[in-house]
Amino acid sequence: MSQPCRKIDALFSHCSGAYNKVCMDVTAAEIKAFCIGSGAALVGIADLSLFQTEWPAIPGDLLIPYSRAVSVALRLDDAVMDSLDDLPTPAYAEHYRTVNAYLDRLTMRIVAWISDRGYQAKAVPASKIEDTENLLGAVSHKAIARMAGIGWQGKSLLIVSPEYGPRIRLATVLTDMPLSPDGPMEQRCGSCTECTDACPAAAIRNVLSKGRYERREEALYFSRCAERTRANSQLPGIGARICGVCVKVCPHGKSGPSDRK
Ligand code: B12
Ligand code: SF4
Ligand code: SF4
Repeated sequence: MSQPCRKIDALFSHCSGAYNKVCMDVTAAEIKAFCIGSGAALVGIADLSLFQTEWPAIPGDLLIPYSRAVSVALRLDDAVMDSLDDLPTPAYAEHYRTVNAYLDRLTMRIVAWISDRGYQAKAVPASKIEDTENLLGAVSHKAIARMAGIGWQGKSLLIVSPEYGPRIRLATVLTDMPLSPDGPMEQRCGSCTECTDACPAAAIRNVLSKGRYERREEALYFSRCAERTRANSQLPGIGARICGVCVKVCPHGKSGPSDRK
């Protein structure tokens, strides 16, 4: 009978069984290569120290064991996004679910990769709403992605990457692995008003922020977007709080590779 593959035993065979206390030196480049090889379109590392003091997580002690976050992005399908109108389509709802499931598998693999190297890691679900009254996730993937240099936070409050614009979905792995962090990039919205003009709920205020918005209400008439996405979730074949118009219309990422590095 064949033996199961015990990668971890092979890695730490010199440690006489004490491998859970021995941590390997891993560079940010190595973990990024693993993420890209596992299907991520973009990956960056965020320093969590600012979040420890300035940002509520759910539960409140979630971030305490961790110093870094790995932010990963999957790219959305242009054909699905380009076919969106003022209302979401069943194809977009299906794509939303598929990408979320892929993200959760990807972060599970990253957690295993980190644990195999002797560090702690925890995946934050792609799209779970932990506080349904205030509409909050466990941590904000957008805030982490911004600090990890994935993109800037646009006037739509979405993370806009130079490569794919806001046509990305995000997830986060929290870790104590001492990886060199990336940093935020300058916003490139300029005088663009595409998302403000197109929003079917007139929810985007067209306010530019040089650093970060202190509250989401600075960028959005938040309740308008919340109500619009709630109403959309009741439509036949949708079943999720989605809309996607501000994702579709952003000129960044819209016209193929011209903006890509
Ligand atoms: C709840 C939720 C909603 C709610 C509330 C949205 C909101 N703006 O908060 C509703 C249902 C309305 C919604 C709508 C949408 N959502 Co939504 N949603 C979430 C969810 C689950 C939690 C968001 C959250 O907790 N927000 C809390 C607020 C306060 O944080 P924030 O929006 O990031 O904004 C603050 C921080 O970023 C902070 N910040 C920025 N930089 C820094 C740096 C530091 C150091 C600190 C401390 C803070 C900080 O500044 C902002 C203002 O305070 C996330 C998944 C997740 N766990 O993050 C997806 C998520 C934000 N949604 C997403 C998307 C795409 C959408 C929609 C387009 C719907 C759709 N899929 O078709 C719309 C877009 C609405 C909009 N223009 O923002 C994507 C965004 C992807 C991207 N490219 O940015 C996410 C990340 C899901 C994912 N896995 O990719 N969503
Ligand atoms: S998700 Fe729709 S309603 Fe909300 S801000 Fe974007 S375009 Fe407007
Ligand atoms: S549509 Fe224009 S203003 Fe809105 S996020 Fe994209 S670049 Fe910024």
